[in-house]
Formats: sequence, C-alpha cells, structure tokens
Amino acid sequence: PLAVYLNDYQPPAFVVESLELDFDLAAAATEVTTRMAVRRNPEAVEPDAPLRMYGDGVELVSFTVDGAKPAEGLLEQDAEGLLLHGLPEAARLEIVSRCHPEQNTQLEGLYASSGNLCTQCEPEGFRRITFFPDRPDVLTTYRVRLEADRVQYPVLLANGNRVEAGELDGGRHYAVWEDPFLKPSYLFALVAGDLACQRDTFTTMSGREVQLELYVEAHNADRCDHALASLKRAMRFDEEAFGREYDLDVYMIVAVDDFNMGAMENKGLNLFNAKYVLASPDTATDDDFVAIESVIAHEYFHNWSGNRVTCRDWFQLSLKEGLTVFRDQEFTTDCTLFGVKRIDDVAMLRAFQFPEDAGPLAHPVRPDHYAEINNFYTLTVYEKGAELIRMLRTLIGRETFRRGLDVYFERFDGQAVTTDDFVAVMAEVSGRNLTPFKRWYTQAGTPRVTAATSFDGPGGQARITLTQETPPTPGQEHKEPVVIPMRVAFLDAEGRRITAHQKGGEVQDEWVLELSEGEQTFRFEELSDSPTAISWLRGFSAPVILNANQGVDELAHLLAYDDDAFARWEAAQTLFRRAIRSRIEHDAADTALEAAIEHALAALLRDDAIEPVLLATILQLPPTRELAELFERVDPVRLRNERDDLEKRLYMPLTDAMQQIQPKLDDVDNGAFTAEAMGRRQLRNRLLALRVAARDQAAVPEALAQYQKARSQTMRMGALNAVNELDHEARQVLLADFEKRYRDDPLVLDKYFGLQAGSQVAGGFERLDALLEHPGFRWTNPNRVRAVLGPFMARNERHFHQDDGEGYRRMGGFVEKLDAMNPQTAARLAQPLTRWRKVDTGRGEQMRAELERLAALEVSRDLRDVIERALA
Ligand code: BAL
Ligand code: ZN
Repeated sequence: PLAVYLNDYQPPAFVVESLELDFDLAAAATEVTTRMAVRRNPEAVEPDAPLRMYGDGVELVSFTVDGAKPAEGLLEQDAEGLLLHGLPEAARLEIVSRCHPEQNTQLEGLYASSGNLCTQCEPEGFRRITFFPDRPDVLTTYRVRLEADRVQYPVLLANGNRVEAGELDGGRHYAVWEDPFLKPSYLFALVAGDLACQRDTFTTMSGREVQLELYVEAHNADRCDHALASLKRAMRFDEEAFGREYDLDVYMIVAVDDFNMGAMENKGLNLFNAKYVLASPDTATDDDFVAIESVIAHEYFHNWSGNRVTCRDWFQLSLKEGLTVFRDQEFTTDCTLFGVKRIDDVAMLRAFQFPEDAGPLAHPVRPDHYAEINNFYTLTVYEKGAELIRMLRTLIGRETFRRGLDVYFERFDGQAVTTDDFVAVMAEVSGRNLTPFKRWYTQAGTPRVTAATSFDGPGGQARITLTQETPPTPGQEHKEPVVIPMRVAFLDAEGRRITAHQKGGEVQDEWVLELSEGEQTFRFEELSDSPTAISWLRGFSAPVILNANQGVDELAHLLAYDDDAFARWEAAQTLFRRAIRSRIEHDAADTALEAAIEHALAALLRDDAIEPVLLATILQLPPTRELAELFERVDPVRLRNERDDLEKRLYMPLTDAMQQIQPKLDDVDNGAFTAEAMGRRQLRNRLLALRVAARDQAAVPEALAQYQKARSQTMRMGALNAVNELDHEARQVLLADFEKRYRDDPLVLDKYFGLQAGSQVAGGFERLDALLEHPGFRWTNPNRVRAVLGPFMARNERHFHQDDGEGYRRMGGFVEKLDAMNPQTAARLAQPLTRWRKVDTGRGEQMRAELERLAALEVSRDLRDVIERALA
C-alpha cells in the first residue's frame, strides 16, 4: 500500500470555523446533513489549494457552497473522498450524505451493535460517517442534532451538553447536543439506543458538580458500580496528582458489545468495550476489576492528554497515548501495592513490546511513515511511549516534570501539537538539552546494555562501566546511542544500601547514572562497605535489555533482600531465564543452578515478611513468548515444554512449603476488594496452580473444592486455571459446569473460550472447531474472536505450532475470513504469524508460506500492510 510520510506534513488548506451535523438515524440507512463554515488557513502552504474532504463508503446525496451547487468541475469525487476547488476566502458548505450502519461490520464509523447505534471515529472513522477534512489538526466546535425512532432508540447521546430535546410526529424524537470545546473529528461520538442509565455525581476541586452517567443494556444494570467508583477515583486522582479538572457538566460512558478497541475517549462521551465496564464479583475476576479501573482512568485522563491538547497528525499518536498510559500507570500504582504494578507493566512490555521491537513490525515511538494508521495502535506507541515519559521524569526530576506538564497543558490547550513540542516544554522547564533524548522517539529497537564493575575493597572505589547497543530494525540499519537513566544501588551482606559519592557529589545510597554514549564509566568513592550485590535498573528505570553478568549468589542475595520490588523480581527472572537458556542451548538442565534457584525460592516461601502479592508475582516463571526473545530462533513447542518442566522440577520439592502457607490464605474469598485482599487471593491461586504443575496429588481435589465453594469469579477462575493443562477428568468437569453456568453471559463465556482454546491438552483442533460452532460464538464480535483465537496463538504452542503446520493454516484461514468483515481486528490477529523468523526453520517456513498465501489474495489494506512488512 501507498505510505504516508511525516515529512510530507502540511497544515490544512482550510480551517473549519464551526460544524453542524444533523443525523436522521436508522440502522439500514442514516442520512447526515453536514453544515460547515470554512475559511482559508493563513498557515496553508498553497494560498489557493482545494479543500480536501475525506469520505469512505459514504454516498453523496447533495452538495452546496453558500447555498448553490458548485459550478461544473469544481467538485471532484475520487478514491479518498471529495476535492473542492475554487473556494473563496470563506464559505458555507452543506453536504447531505448517507451511510449504512447495519452493514458496517468493520466497526469503524457509525455501526449497529446489539440493536443500538454507535460510533468509532479514531483514527479515520469519521470519514465513514460523512465527508469531512478528517484529520486531527482540524479542530472545531460541534452542534449535533440526532433524530430517531422513539421506541427503538429512546436514548440519544452526543458529545458535550444536551441543549434541546423533544418529540416529533411519526413516533420519532430528537436531541441537540453542543460541545463548546474545540475538537478534532476523531473525538466525535454519538449513541442511539435502548439503554439503562446508572447515575452518580462528582464534585470537582473548584466545587462544580458533574453528572456521571453510565449507559448499559438493562440486564447489565447491576454490573456498573465498579466502573462508576473507578471513574470517581480517577477524577480525584487527576486533580490531586496532576492538577487537572474536568470541564463539562456531564461525563458519559456507554458500554458497547461489539468494539474493536478497549475503549474510546470521545469528548464527554466515552464509548467502551463492555468488557471494560461491566463487573460483579460473580462475573469478573480481580484482574478484570483492576483492568476496568485502569481503562476507565485511561479514557478519563485523555480528557486533558489527548482531547484538550491533541495530536497534530497520527505520527504523533504517542503524544497522547504514551502520556496517557503513563498517567494511568501512575493511577494504578497509587491503587495497588509494593511496586507490583511496575512489575506487571514490565512483564507486559517484555512479553509483547520487546518482541514487537525486535521483529518485522518494529517501528519508532514516533513513526515517520505508515501505510495504515490502524496498525500503529501498538505496544510501542502506547507502552514504550509511556516508558519515554517515565524516563523524562527520571531525568529532570518529579517536580520539574510536573511543572512541565502544567506548562504543556496550559500552553497548548485547544491545539494540535507534536511530541517535539512536548519534549521542548520539558527542556525549557528543566533547562536541559533534551535533543539527544529525542532519539528514543525516532529510533526503533530495544537497546542492549552491558554492565561491568570493579571494586577496590572497603572504603575504596567502585567503577561501573556501561555500554549500549541497539540492534538494527527494518529501515534503520545504524543506531545512535540513546540517553539511558540507569538507577543503581549497592547492597551489603545484610541487604542494606551502601553509601558512597561520585566525584564532587553528595553522599548517597542510590544513583541515576545517565548513559548517553556508547560506553561510559562511572566512579564511586568512599564506599561505606564492600558490596555483596548490585541492584541494577531499579524500578526498571529504562526499557532496555540489561546484561550485568551477575553470579547466582548475587542474584539470590537480591532476591532475598532487595528493597526495590522490580529488582527483587528481576533477580528471580534472571535465574529462571538462565536455567531455561541452559536447557535449550546445552540440551540439559544445569542442576547446580536449578538447585540454587530452588533453595532461593524455598527461602522466599519461608519469609513471613514478604507481601503476598509480591511473592505471587516473583514465583511465576516468564511466559514462552518472552523467553523466545533469548534465542535467535527457537522451537516454541520445545521451549514451552522446557519451561513447564523447569517449573515442575523447581516446585516439586517445595509443595510442602507451599501447602504450609495455605492456612493463612483460607479466608481470601471474602468479597473484599482492597489491594491486600486481591493480593492474597492472587497468592492463593498461584500456589494452587504451582502445586498442580508440580504434580502435588492433593492439589487437584483442592482445586475442585475451591471451584465448588467459590463465591467469586476470581476463585473460580483460579481453580480452572490451575487444572487447565491437566488431561484429567477434573478439568472436564469444571469446564462443563462453567460453560453451563455462563452459557448466556457472553463476557464470562469468553473466559471459557480462552481456557479451552489456550489449553495444550490433546485435541486442541477439535476443541477449536467446537468453540467456533458454539451458540455463543460470533465472527462479527471482536471479543468472541479474540477470546478464541488469541489464547490459541498465545498460549497453545502445542497446537498453534504443531509441526505439520496445521495451526498456521487454520489461523491463516480465520484471518482471511475475518478480514472480509473486520480488517482492523484481522490485521491484529495475523500478527503471531509475522514472527516466522523467530521460529525454528521448519515451522518458520510454514508460517511464511501461510503469509504468502494470504498476500496473494485480495485482502484489506490493514492486513496487506502487516503481511508485506512481515515478508519484507
Ligand atoms: N484512543 C484509542 C483508545 C485509547 O487509547 O484510549
Ligand atoms: Zn488511549
């Protein structure tokens, strides 16, 4: 496909001074009357350029300029939409157009979901509703009139404030909404439907009362409390932590069944995938509760980072997404315990973003070209983007960073800006030259850092030498060094921090070393003791792969004592990775290493002081997809088997120790939703799963009992997850019960789909077939499709990577089928196939063959873009 380049950016030829949209809504065909006042943009490059209005699948009914039809030849219709030539300095346009919500299975633009009508406009969905200069730097005010059947669509919502509503003849009614804030078209939204409303209020820091309205289907009305409570917590947090206040009188959230993304931050009217709204203890796990709180907060935080200050063009996507992920991470950190949020975020980054950054789809946080922007809503733009913000804060300090954010929001309020603008503000407030830092935005790939140390004994000196290198990525052969803030501390034999100073610096017990060159040495003087261990990259201070060549004893020491939760967890992870690597590379277990790990884990299990949630997190081995990054190419089936075997061997001798903790966790199913309570449930479920994995005979009946007695979805799923890899009757019994219980509850049924599809128990293809035939499955619903195909590719190595290629062919076929309905979701689901170069040659070639088969078909632009990059 043709690419769009950042360097080609030009300001729009026209500004839109105001916009009125009239919708005559019906599922089969909706007529839209678009009235806009346009004026030539003084910043336009060409003074007499035509007005470009994009349109995608929209029928043009009529078009007038200042009340008259444009003269012959002035209005051009092409593949991208409309081009209007010969416009004066200012004009009023009126366009009547038609779109077809019911036929819209792409779920972009205006579409029907469960009998309701709703929209998704980011990034380029607005052009599927009407013709418009649909680009994020065209901001205007919207007045929207919705008219629809009163019985079928009693609720009519759009952005802003409702200024008028009334009944009409013929069983119809209408509502008029005005949004006083300037916004780009991607933040437009409307909803027409039969929905129940749960209400609450929030009083802002300046004392304004905001109405909170959560719209769901009536049968879900009892699953809204958590989302509303989360929203209020997020609103308060944004005031307290970032000084940001909400600006409209009403904040609406609508739960939608069929939704491509997690949620969408449309101004004052968020649309949510129902999965990230609806929760009750019986239907949602603790993880679901946490995820909902985080997504609710994320969309709310966008009101400032994204809506009030938006992106100039889509290359700047991380301007709002990286910053908003950073903000939601701060919020969740505030709600959870002991650094575990940071660990969870790092684990996700490593399992998903690092592989992306090392594969054919690698791209910078601020890409410089794209063929299909839908494919750039990535872990790199979001999660790595958030890491960049975090590093900026580390480099300039918390207070300066906060001041910078205030300046940023104030200065650019109502504007569409760039990541350069953001960094420039941080440079201004800190007085630092951040130009070298900007390489993080323009350079793809995960830097590899090597650390070496030498010591002169007690009271003496220490030297740390750090080197960095970033491997090549597609289109970027040569990489420059980036600015890496490396947080370190030295620990003594009791795990206490050692003090020292850098030349001319103060005595400290923790440092942020700034590595900005290929190699640098940092010197420390007058160490108060000789270090037993070095705690590196504390808090994961930079998104890099670190090799510090630490010995097993040093890692065990960190695991036992480190006061930084990330570094403590990382010590265990490093040990696990080393053991796996040894098994794969030497075809044998390193028994001495594994004995040392077991010993360290045993000590951890005896440690009464460790927080349950941290213990649960540390005990978990890395997932296969993260481990695969340790190798150039690897047989994923073998890797999974080695991983599971290591887990079994490490925990077999520890089953008694694990069982002894259990009585302390017998009361966890208590309906409490504090971080402590959730952490204890997590530990209880982790111990159960590890005992099952370690073949503890007593654990399976305990899992059965836990399931049967469970009063919460967390404990039910804990039991199911524990037995899901067992070819055992217990698994069948529990799954059958679960299916029966939740057959008519789609969001919970998705968990059943995931368990069945993700299990490596023999018969994976038969189970897959059965799931796709299940009455609860629908190809047109992204949640259902993702629930089945996602875990099959992510966790079921045995079947997805079956050596005859059956898994690849099946998935390729499903991607092809889905692409005809929903290209955006299809392109996403195709991504595991793109990793063919990481998989052992025999399998890799079969994956490539499946991609080539797809490439030869007529596929969507979304899918073609992914396939072409994967094969390049
Ligand atoms: N802007 C798309 C959905 C999200 O990131 O919030
Ligand atoms: Zn976002």
